[in-house]
Amino acid sequence: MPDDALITVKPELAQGAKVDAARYRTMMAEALRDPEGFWREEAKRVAWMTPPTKIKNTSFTGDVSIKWFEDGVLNASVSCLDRHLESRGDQVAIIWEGDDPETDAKVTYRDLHERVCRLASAMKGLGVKKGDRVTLYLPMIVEAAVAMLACARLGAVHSVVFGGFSPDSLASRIEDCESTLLITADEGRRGGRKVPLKTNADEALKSCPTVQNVIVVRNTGGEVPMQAGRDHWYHELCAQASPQCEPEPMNAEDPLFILYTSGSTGKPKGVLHTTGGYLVWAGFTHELVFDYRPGEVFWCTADVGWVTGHTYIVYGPLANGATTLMFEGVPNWPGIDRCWQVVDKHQVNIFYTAPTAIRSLMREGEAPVRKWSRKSLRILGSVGEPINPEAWLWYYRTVGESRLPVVDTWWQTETGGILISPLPFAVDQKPGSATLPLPGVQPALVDNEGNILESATEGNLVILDSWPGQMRTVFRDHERFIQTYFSTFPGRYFTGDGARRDADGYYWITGRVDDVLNVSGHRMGTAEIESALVAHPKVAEAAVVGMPHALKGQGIYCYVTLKSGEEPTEALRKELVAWVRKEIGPIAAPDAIQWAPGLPKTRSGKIMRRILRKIAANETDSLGDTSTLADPTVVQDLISNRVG
Ligand code: 6R9
Repeated sequence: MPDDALITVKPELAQGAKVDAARYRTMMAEALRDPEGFWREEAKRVAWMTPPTKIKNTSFTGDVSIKWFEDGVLNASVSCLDRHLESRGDQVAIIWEGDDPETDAKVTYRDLHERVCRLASAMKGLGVKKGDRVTLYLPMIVEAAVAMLACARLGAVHSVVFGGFSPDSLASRIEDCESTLLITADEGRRGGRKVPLKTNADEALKSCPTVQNVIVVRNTGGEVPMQAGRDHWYHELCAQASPQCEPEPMNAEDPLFILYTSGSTGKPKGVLHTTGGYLVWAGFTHELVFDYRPGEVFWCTADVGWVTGHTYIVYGPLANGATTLMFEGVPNWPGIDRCWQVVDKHQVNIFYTAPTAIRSLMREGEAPVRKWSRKSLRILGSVGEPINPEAWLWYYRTVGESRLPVVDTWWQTETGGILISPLPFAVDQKPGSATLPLPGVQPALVDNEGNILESATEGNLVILDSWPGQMRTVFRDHERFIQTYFSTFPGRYFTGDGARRDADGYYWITGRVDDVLNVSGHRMGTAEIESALVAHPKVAEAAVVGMPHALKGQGIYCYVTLKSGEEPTEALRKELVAWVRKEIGPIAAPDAIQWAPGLPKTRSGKIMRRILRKIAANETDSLGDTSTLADPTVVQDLISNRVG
């Protein structure tokens, strides 16, 4: 199939679709012509205590100020819970599928509402109030969603930290936002293994004096020490707490959550999302992109520790009164067919996963997929990194039987929800392309000088105007927000991604153009890995770049210069891999470490990463200009000692 082959919308499946091609065109035009009117209408999809009269007040220049629905008042938990009680109180809100295939649970909207109110009451009893930050370090269990919504109910700002992060990574995220409460569990489970969450949390809390209380979910029942006065069992607190808790009235622009994400420099940034715009965007995109219909089961395989889990496991589906499936385990355990087994077991209608998972399943062939019926499936989605056409086609043909639409959804932690994706029954698909923007989204490609490029071309991906789900600031560092996103191309939101646009106006995301890696859909800054490496007593200097990796998309390639007198042994190489795992977390474990007696630097001392990337990718015949290097001979040494 050629690169730009069209997979056209199948009319028989499009029956009853929320948005067809004509409607998509109208919505695009309306959102552009009259954004105020368009979003005033769309804002009605959430429950307001006071509906907004001011709709859009945004500026990408000067101090950069982004406000949507600014005089509206609401509480996100009401949109996700209370308002569904009358119409669908007994409908399942969350299907929980355990790591162990023998375990699952169903939680109705009524149950979920009560559980959220109880925890919120308990948190209130511990002194948590509007504006306080609460860090969640939890496995994929129902309590994670309960805790997020309980924070929302009180107006406390949650910061979810992925359970795979190390104690150090957890500590730095707690320190940055000065949380007063941590909610964690004794242990997590993943792929048959235990994750020592409470032990990690105890380690992290040694450097977090702001945390006064820790709520611990008894999950595996594993033995964990409890510190008197500080640590409380979740089940004990909730059993005593009131099942009623009035929702805190929140201004649309009051913070809902902080989520830390990696950038090209420094430590992770606290991406701040506010209440009204985020929730409207979560509901809008979940309904449109997945053509969500009442009663359907929606399964997003992400972890709630990432933005995908926030928007498409919790807020989007629950705002839409959907049944959302939350999976504790991993796609290939206990068998490579686990996903399809779960699809049949719970009659999943919409399945949303990452290219890295698709590639690893693809490697095992068709048989494990064919073993299961998958008849309930209606739509397939992809997110997190560019999906190569081979993986797209395998997903389409093998999982979707060449029948189901595949939506490749491009977005970021910063964007709150999907920005570029086909609407499944409105936009023809091309394998490997995120296709076209959603209504209200204005992407553009610019050259390195910031000139807008027209028609079919390739360039830096920017967004020209604000959309409701956009991040508002970096927590307590608005200057960094402006610097990171609005200074490279003044007046425009810079995504950090590069993209190609074809003659049909379709976008093909080519990947990051900055020093951010995307490893198995997890975003990581090279600077973070470098600082972990140089923290090792034997390391003098380190430079980290991405390299092509068949399964992970990108692998982590590290050039390490040892302190003089240190021996570059195999044992030390292993030690450094383990060191980075411990410092940041297993997702940051290097794939290759090359000993580098010297790094290619300019005369002003800047490491020329372009050259290091080429060597890591084994593209050494196209190194480009090396004449500005202080010592061009280091390049030859690096080439001859390439790893892999
Ligand atoms: C949602 C999420 C964001 C970065 C983004 C881009 C890459 C995400 C993609 C994609 C190509 C897609 N990315 N979806 N690239 N096609 N469909 O993943 O957020 O963790 O912040 O990562 O991921 O490079 O800039 P986040």
